[in-house]
Amino acid sequence: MKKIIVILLVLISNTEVFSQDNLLQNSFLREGITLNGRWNYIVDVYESGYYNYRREPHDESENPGAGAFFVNAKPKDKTDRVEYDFDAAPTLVVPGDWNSQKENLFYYEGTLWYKKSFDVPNYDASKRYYLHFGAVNYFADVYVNGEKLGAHRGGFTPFNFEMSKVLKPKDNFVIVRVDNKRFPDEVPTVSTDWWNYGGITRDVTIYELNETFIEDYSVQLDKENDKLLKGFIQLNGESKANSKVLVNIPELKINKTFTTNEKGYASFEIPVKKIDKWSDTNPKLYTVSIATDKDKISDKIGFRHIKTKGADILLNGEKVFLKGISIHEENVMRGGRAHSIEDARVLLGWAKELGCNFVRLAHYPHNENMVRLADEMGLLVWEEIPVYWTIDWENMETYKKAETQLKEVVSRDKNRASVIIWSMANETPQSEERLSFLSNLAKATRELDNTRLITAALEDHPSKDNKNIMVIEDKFSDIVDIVSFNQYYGWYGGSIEDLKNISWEIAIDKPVIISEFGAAALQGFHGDKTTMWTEENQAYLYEETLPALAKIPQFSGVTPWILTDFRSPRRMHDVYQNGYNRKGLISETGNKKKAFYTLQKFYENIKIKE
Ligand code: GCB
Repeated sequence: MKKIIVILLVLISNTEVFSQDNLLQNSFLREGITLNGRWNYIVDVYESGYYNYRREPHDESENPGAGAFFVNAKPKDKTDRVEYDFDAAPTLVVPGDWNSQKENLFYYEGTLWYKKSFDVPNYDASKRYYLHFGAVNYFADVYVNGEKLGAHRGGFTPFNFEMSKVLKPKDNFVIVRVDNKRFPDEVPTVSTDWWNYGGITRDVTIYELNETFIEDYSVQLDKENDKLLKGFIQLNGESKANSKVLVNIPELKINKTFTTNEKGYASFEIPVKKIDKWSDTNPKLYTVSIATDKDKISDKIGFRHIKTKGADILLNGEKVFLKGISIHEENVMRGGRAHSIEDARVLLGWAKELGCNFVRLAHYPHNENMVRLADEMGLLVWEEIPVYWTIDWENMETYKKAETQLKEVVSRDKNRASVIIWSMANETPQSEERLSFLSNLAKATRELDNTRLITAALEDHPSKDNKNIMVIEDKFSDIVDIVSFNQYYGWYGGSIEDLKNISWEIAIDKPVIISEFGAAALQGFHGDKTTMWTEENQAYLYEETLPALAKIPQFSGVTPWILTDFRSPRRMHDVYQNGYNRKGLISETGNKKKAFYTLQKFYENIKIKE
């Protein structure tokens, strides 16, 4: 009987797991109490802080403190055995991955427990308290004062839990079980060309909210009508229904009140006379305030149109060419995952210096600083989810995991004018199952957000009749708004010299973005242009590739691979790679390679043909 009960409990807890509380969408704008800083940690290779020796979760009711790390046990007296002690354990800095902080965790993939003690200054029992994580890679179980708040999976999107019921004014502790093991049915799957950085990689913040608060909102220019703002507001709390909400945009002289329905939701349309539209050359942001009698938030939002017409991308009705660069979320000079506004300034500052008006944030949602800074700097953004290479296409659960990550990022960034493209996948092998997986993702995205464009990084291959003609034969290109593809002619096969004879024939009247091309070079290694790994060779590939791509009639943008060298366990050559993918235009020491200037020059000379 006991066994059955235990099994049932496990089943119940598995279904309950992985649902976060409604996401506080405007956390970025609110003043919170940061839990960033040093957290104690315990590496738990065998997960014995969670499972007993029968591989069942520790039963706390029978044996309190004996095993489950999340209770943060202390020996009651000298006869009491507790085989762990968070307060005696070493510390890691949060936010930050563990791999780049501790030499012995460099290759670690597994379970690690984090713990931090905290007080709540000016604690007020009538308020609601949320614990918010910018991202944790990959699985996170969150406990406060020994109680489980919930769990989240997916390494690059935010989540939060309400903790009002378990919180005290003083002497609280939060424990997070993080697990970054790779599994074939997760998203991403087991094999990628980037480092599987584990840990609490983005900010951790406590938000103190009134009983009823503004949970979510959207304010966007209508897709068709540039004299109409459209949006919604969602309240959370006891008095969310029939509540008055004020939308105020002083510069547009907008001051309108709406009333929420039974569910605390209000949609609205506000006619406007004239809007100074956001663009890459005019990154105009308006202060938008949303207020109820109990809550107020204030955002900076840009209003713009993005559309395609035939093979053109139109930004506010005008043709735009996307001068881009691909970027991984890594501060390669410091080592590890990037997370801060300072990191974003470095990465996007380099993109600007290259002459870019566009960035591809590869291959997963980057932190919110990136898109907010892009809004300010006038950089257009491609965002994507880690549906990469060999996903478990036939598995419905895997689909749901991908869709959840997609919804979380679309939801987070729906008010960012900079974000113009949602990408569903990267270099995925064709099959019927994959087509339906990706088509369902595209459908889900369009239902959530019909104001932006959809793409995926597809692959080209030589045509059957002529090996110099490259084609894209992928049914998913019928679904997307923009046909994007990665191509590595001159690096993964083919010689750079032959690029002159190569052409791409894409029989589809849609804009085309070349989402990757590139060659690896070790910064400071010089030689003649045909010698692999030299800066000259990389620059040569850029010199030959760019004009070849420019001949594609629908050529609307390009995001070469990649801004900086980045860590990848697949790159093991001890002279040229040392654990880095060397296709960066900038090295991990921050030095620019020759090809940086080749691309910069190409972008300087781009003229838009009407
Ligand atoms: C690709 C992948 C990218 C890799 C790159 C490479 O096509 O999309 O993630 O890092 O090639 O360097 O091989």
